[in-house]
Amino acid sequence: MLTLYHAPRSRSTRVIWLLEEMGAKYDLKHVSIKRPDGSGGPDKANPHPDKKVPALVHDGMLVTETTAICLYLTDLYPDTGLGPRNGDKHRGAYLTWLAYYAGVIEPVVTIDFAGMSANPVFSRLWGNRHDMDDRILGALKASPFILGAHFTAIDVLIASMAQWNRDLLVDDPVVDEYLKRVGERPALQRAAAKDRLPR
Ligand SMILES: N[C@@H](CCC(=O)N[C@@H](CS)C(=O)NCC(=O)O)C(=O)O
Repeated sequence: MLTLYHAPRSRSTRVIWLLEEMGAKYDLKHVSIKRPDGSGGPDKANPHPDKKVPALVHDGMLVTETTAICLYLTDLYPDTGLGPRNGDKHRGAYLTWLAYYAGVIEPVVTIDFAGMSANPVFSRLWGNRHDMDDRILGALKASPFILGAHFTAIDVLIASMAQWNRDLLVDDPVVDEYLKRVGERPALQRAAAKDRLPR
């Protein structure tokens, strides 16, 4: 049994999208979280050690951190093709993009958003927005999806950034076409419907 601990319009929304792409059976448990505007607050029902979302529990085992959850789920459901398995020629690129997402993309866009990108320590450690934009654009100029011909969990991560705030991805028609292509996926529509709080 899979249970996703979720709060609307947050990083757990894209895990719903991935689960919907997989056609997986899961329980969705809404929890409250501390929001940037000061509303909300930690929820006792949330098993995440920092009371954040997403948190996934599978047969009693807890997985947190979005990229770890993506890898866990795509390994659990290898036949969905949403994450290349070991032995697949795209496995190396898949692991690289997952780690790059958590270790470079999120820090770089956050630092940029906070207006601290001129700090040489940050750019030395994580790189800069220009290089990150080039990496994403280069991948999308080469193929319809980040890893190649097929949609994967990496596309869920990258596209959901722009669904949150279009400025988080490079401004280029190639990216606009990619977002349109990905935005038409039925699983995304189903996820959007489930994102809301139950009435
Ligand atoms: N690195 C974590 C970040 C999780 C995170 O910050 N989630 C936000 C929602 S988007 C949250 O739960 N915030 C509540 C809080 O900071 O207490 C991941 O990718 O899973």
